[in-house]
Amino acid sequence: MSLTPTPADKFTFGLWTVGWQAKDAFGDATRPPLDAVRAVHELAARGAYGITFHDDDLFPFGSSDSERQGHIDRFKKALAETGMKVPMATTNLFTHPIFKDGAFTANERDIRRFAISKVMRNIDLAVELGAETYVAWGGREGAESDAAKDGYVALERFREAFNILGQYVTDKGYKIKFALEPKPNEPRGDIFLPTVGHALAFIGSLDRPELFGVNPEVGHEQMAGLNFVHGIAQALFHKKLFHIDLNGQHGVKYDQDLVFGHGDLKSAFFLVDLLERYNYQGPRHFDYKPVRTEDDHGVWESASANMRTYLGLKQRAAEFRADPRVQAAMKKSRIDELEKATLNPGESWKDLVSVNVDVEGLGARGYHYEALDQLAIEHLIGFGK
Ligand SMILES: [Mn+2]
Repeated sequence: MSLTPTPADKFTFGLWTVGWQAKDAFGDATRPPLDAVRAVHELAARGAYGITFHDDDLFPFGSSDSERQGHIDRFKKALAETGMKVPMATTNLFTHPIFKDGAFTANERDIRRFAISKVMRNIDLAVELGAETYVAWGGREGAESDAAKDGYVALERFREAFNILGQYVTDKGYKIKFALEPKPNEPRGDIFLPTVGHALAFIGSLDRPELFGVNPEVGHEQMAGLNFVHGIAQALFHKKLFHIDLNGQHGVKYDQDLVFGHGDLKSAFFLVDLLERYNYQGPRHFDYKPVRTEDDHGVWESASANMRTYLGLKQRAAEFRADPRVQAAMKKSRIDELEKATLNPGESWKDLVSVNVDVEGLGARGYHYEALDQLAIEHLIGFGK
């Protein structure tokens, strides 16, 4: 296996990632705007499968119909020239000042109506471009003060918006599904549906839960101090991993959006291991930001770095699983025992009323996880053989 990506690896990038001009809360842009057509060609040349966008990445907010169409036509031409796909699209509901109090949960009703209209229009374009997934990140759906927003009522409005959108795609006959993207905070002090678990619970309240899944982002869960691999396992368990945002993050701090693996590398290793073992079929989507210090050359280096890291981890994870020493260590750690149902066929709780086990012996036994974990580390750092 090589570290050279091909479209078969299904690597995708947001237009806003390589296109980020590196304007942050404290400083101006350090890079010029990136033309969407060039982004398509540069990513295709590096082996990417596709590209994704917010409506406002492709045509400026407030564009006239003809300006909008002009941008779409150029983009479509670049897609046709390169064979790049658009598996996902999303809506910018956070940049313009109208969305400063949120979109679907803004206190101001007119803003909620405008936001849903903006999403429906971009869903039409997403479907036209072949997207199967529509991501919904509630960028400013939240508050800085609990006095400012009734969290219970806000969830009712959130649900109402997604029920309207579920009805919309159903009435239109679109095959597209929604993936809700959790994030705990930033840019709002606190954001609704802050984690994968919150989003999964919320989906159960919708009129058409089958149309809704999640789009977890590495950094977002880690900003909440959570184990991303566990979050993904739960999304897979519920058959709700519709999409994934890969990037890097160093623990609980601002949203770093580093290159995939350039944060918690060990977690990235076990994430790739999980995605590959459970045969995740969706795009491997990178939602990262080339760091502000990079020039144009560095932007494309960072784009390739995401894909190379994923492929390298995929190779290392496969070697880890295939290593006879690892298999023996897993046996010793009783990893296979967890796959056995707790009850035998035909048993019920009645068979557990009185259970005799070797309490002292089981309490005293070690699980040998340290040896197993060290084998994972040695594979990860290239000493697995
Ligand atoms: Mn992020």
